[in-house]
Amino acid sequence: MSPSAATFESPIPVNRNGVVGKKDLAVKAVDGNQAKTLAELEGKWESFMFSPIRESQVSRAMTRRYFTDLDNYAESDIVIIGAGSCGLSTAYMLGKQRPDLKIAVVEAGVAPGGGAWLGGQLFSAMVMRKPADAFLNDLDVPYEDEGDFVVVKHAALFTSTLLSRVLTFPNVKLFNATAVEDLITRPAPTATDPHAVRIAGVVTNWTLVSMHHDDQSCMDPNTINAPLVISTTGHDGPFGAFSVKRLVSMQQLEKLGGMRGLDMNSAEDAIVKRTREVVKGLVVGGMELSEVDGANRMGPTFGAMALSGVKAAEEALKVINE
Ligand code: 48N
Repeated sequence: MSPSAATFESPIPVNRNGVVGKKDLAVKAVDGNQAKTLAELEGKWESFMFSPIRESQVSRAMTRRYFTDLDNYAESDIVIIGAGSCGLSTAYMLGKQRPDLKIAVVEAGVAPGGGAWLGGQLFSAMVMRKPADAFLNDLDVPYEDEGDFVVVKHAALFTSTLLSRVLTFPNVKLFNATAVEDLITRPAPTATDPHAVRIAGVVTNWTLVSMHHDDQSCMDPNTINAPLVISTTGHDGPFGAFSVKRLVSMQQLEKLGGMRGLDMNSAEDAIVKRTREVVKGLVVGGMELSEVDGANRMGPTFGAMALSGVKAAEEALKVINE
């Protein structure tokens, strides 16, 4: 039988609102280990105890922050869709250069990083062709120099370092496990296209909800307004090339360019050079771009992802500063 409220004995005295008395915590905490270094813990496991907690404190610590962030980033300066190697490189450049901008990164997966946790076909090492080593130097990621290219001993070393830098920027917020399921648009007719729009933000939902719209009753989305969106959702796949496909379906692009076969030498130059504002308010970078104008794919080399992110940040700041 589950304990009723009457029999439930909280380890810490709480008042009727379930709020833990500060002084009670102070008293309890003194009994616990007040170690500040690991050395102070060693060998003292007999008397070891964590400082006390009440479950509601954990819930409030998480939800209070999350919903403050949602409120704060409901109006963002820039939204980056996709936290793969290009999206994270873009966020890194913008977070570093423009601490005044509010940057929301929306990533469908629970784990950000996209396809950059391994080098290729489950092999660990990551290859980047020069001059992308300049990006690794900026991140202080060690690599072996092989002449025309460099090798990071494990792709996860690059991606985890990049991710940790991005997450430490106070003006960048990662909303992972969150899918962009549409784009916010505003009419922006031109002399040649009376139906042209500009992108003004994104429509989001929990990814698990987005994946089940067909088999659950309607679950409406949320929104983030932003004058500029940078889409780096990767090449075609279940979620891939999201924004480009949406632009085609809303007739802002005539058709998908269709990613071409693998050709490292042409693919990487093209992706970096063509990273740009594809429609007003939307910059596209990384492998999603191959679906705009049919660039080749480059396979297991990541220099273009990093430098496309550098270029996407530059293109974004041109738009923001207009
Ligand atoms: O890693 P990806 O897929 O995309 P990029 O462009 O950052 O890096 C591409 C790179 O990994 C390659 O494909 C390499 C170079 N191989 C090339 C080749 O020839 O095979 O990351 C995209 C991220 C993923 O984490 C997705 O989960 C996320 O975008 N995503 C989304 N997030 C939110 N909302 C969406 N609608 C959405 N769609 C994708």
